[in-house]
Amino acid sequence: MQEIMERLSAAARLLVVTHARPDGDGLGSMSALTSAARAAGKEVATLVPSEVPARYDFLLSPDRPAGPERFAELADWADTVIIVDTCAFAQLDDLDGQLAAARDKIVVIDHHATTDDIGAVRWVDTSSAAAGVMVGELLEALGWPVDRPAAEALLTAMTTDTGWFRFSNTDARCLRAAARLFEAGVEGDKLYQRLFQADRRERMMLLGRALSSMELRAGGRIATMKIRDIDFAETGARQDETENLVNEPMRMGCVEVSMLLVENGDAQAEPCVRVSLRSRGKVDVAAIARGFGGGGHVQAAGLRIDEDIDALAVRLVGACEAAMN
Ligand SMILES: [Mn+2]
Repeated sequence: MQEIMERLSAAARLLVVTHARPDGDGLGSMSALTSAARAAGKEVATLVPSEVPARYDFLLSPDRPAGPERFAELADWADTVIIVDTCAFAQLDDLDGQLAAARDKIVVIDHHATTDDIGAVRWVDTSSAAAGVMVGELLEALGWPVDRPAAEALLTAMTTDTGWFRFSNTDARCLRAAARLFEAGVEGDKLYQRLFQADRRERMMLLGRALSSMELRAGGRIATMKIRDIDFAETGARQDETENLVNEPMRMGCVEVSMLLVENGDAQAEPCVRVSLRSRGKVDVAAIARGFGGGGHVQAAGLRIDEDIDALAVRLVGACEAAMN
């Protein structure tokens, strides 16, 4: 962290980047870093290597992040590139080939176990509940101003990765960081409504499809749900509206592992199935995801693979059953 502080203090032009298929932690951390750095007199550009889900639009004002096609240009313009909430080439999609050239000016702030050789300086703290906790600590140590929108962005980051302070990664350190945001005037109930009680009806229809597809295996300990291209077509829901659906089967006391497989027949994307995995803790789903080219945490992991959705489900259930025995 000390090295990152020195780099950021000396920087004049920053490029802040988070991972593809960004979540509240990545975008909230990016947003808070951006506004605090601007308030501290820095010029800042932002970049996300894929589409940003509409629910996070409130984190992006005044300017939307650039797409991956502008990475080389912006990395050239910046004297420091900050990558938050990932340290894995697999999470940075199209940037993969361009990161090596910028390596010396890249600093990484992350809390995932998968750490590739991406930046010259890497602050990776797997004990941190969210990248947003680390960013909050960093901004406080730097003395950079955290205004109310930045505080909201950081609370979004922390609550995304802790399931609103319910998951096992919720700890005193995270709650202390959150307490400072409440001191800065953030309104938790308003943020909760904006994040979790603002779904479109199309997403509710998709949730119905997902639940209808649910199959229980291993005596009810493994729940599998599938969302196919036709489910998107018939409900009008978008790909980004699958977020959090994987958590629904965990409502059942018997379920130890929940998995959601989502077909992505998007003509612009490579054909693939996205998989989200959740575990109550006994099964390390990050280890299972790694076996299929993905990664993540013990209780929450994911992967993408070009394979038939039904065949993949069978293989994944097999891997989970093996991990349970
Ligand atoms: Mn995170």
